[in-house]
Amino acid sequence: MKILVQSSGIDVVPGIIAELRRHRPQWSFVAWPSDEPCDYLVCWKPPAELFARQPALRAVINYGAGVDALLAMNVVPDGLPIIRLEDAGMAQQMAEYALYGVLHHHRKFGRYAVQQRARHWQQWEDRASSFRPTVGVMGLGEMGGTVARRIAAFGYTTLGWARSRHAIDGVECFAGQDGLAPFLARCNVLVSMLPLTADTRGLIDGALLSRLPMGAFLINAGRGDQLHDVDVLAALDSGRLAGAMLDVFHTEPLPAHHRFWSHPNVIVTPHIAATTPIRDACEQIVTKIDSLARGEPVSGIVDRVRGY
Ligand code: NDP
Ligand code: OXD
Repeated sequence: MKILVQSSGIDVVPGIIAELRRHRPQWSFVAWPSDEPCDYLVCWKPPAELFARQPALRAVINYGAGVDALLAMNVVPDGLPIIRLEDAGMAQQMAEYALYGVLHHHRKFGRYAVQQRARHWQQWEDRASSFRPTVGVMGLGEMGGTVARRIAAFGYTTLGWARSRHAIDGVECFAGQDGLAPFLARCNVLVSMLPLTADTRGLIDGALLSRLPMGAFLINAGRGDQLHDVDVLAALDSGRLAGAMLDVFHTEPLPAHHRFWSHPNVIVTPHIAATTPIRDACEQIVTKIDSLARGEPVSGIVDRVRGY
């Protein structure tokens, strides 16, 4: 069995090979670029030429949860299964990220950070009101499902929205286009954990934001192309949005001139909401390849038409 490993961006290839080899010392490993015929590909944003140079591949394993970049290239031969990572240690990180954003907004930590820089002491807590924001999570898969459960367990009224109907203890779930407006109308914090697909591209625009309660807070860790940046900035400037915490952007790294960097009510993080932990990921990859090699079903097969 020969496994080809490729990664764009941060060079994780030696680490992945070492970890896979620790699990399966009997397998051979090849780092891209190579024309040695391989059986399985583990990749993150591979170059188009890879598939022409590797005609013997039996499956592609996406070294991450989102497959939008891979599908957008449109170079993976038809019939070659694409399998993505499922959770693999990322969902817990996502829950931490989202919870941090919810607490930041709810407990006004942004305001207190500004006050500290001015050595200004002022309490903003409203002792007469017990208002707690209702949190709505878009996408209830590996990431969003865990995020919604953890936020609900933390005591926030939690709503969830997905394409299909879900049943999650402690989370009021909405589905499809019909469920979107009643869901949004109650979200004081809106969290996007959606994959980028033809249906979700540009979804978070002025029309969607206008359905949120005044002064809502937006958290986006799905993909940057889900946001209409100009509309988000307009909503921030008008107070429709009290603030936003954004991890993913149309262009990454986020260009230096982008207003998100300097907006006083925006927190920018550099696509770190959930990074792929090599150990968890490789353990899952080994299990998936074992099943594929035995001709058994594997989970995480990407539906190319649906886009996730
Ligand atoms: P899943 O495929 O497990 O879940 C996707 C969820 O989105 C499902 O609940 C699905 O609905 C829902 N969904 C998809 N399309 C629509 C739509 N048109 N309308 C409503 N709901 C929709 O994906 P993951 O949870 O594993 O990952 C989600 C995304 O998170 C990734 O694609 C990636 O973009 C992003 N991500 C970002 C990271 C970061 O560090 N910022 C790290 C990891 C992932 P249904 O259940 O009905 O199918
Ligand atoms: C992913 C990501 O999709 O890190 O795994 O964004």
